[in-house]
Amino acid sequence: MNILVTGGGGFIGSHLVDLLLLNGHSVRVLDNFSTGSRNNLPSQNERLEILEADIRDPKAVEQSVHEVEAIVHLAAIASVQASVEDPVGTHAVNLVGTVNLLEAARRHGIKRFVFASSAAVYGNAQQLPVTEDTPLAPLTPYAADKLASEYYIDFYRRQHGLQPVVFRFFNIFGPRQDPSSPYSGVISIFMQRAINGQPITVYGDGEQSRDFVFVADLVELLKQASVTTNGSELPMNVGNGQGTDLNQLLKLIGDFSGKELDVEYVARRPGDIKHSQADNCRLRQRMKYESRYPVEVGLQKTYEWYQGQELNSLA
Ligand code: UD2
Repeated sequence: MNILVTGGGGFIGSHLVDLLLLNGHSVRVLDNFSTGSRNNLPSQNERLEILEADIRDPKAVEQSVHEVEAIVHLAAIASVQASVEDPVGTHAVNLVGTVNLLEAARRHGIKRFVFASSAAVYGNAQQLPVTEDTPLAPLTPYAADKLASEYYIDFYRRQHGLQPVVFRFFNIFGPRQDPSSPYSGVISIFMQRAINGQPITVYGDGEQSRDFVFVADLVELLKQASVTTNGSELPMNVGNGQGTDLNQLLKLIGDFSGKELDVEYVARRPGDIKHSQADNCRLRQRMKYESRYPVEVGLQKTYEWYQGQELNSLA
């Protein structure tokens, strides 16, 4: 199949591209490489086409869907904090970009559309685990744009016969996640700091927990959705239904490194949620989903990858 992956140069997108190529598909990547990187992608593969362009540019988007059979839309400014600081700029990418793509898909008769939404649409959910019927409470521009994107996608489904699959991602982690901002994924930050022997900051008591999903499990699901399903009316949580707290993470990372970690506990971040855990029943009913990487296994693989990066940078 011919598949377009927007944001294909990013952390999640590039793993999906690898998997699709491995499975014999042809892939076009649309990415402006603002946060993603060409280094995440294979340098030579005749089934891979890279279009360096912006999701905000309707002409480029139109070009990107040419002769495509399915779209996986991952391009976004994935930082909640960026959306708080620059709502106009992030909105142009996170919502207007989605609508550009939906319009192009409609004009070209492309039905299959897989979208990366976020657990952020639930805000600070009161009841755990979080089912998809939990009241929606987007608390940030990022969350509002993800939710609005879901509504637009549903409009195209009802009006134009789009066959979408919408996933609400919980906390994804793995190799290639960029640890460079204080708001990057906590696992990427902790690992990089542990490997460099730098101090680690925990905001709060470290008992806050998240439902961590290893990126290889996620991209299996994205592949399945892009090549086999006929779409689904309802969004699906992507989580394992298990909470892991930061102190548990630190214990495991300490074990991998064989060193005492330098950990400092400071005040919790305002607005930070205490626990997040997905109810993934709908996902398991509708998709073939089984986590092949329990958190400890995914963490070990991720740790080895960051360690390799460090060794490469020293070489
Ligand atoms: C995740 C998503 C975010 C949004 C949100 C919705 C990631 C990277 N972010 O934010 O995009 O969807 O869920 O609820 O997946 N922490 C530390 N020290 C650090 C960094 C983080 O203690 O150096 C804490 C942080 O305060 C939080 C926890 O670690 O309690 C997880 O932080 P995160 O940024 O990885 O993810 P989260 O759940 O806040």
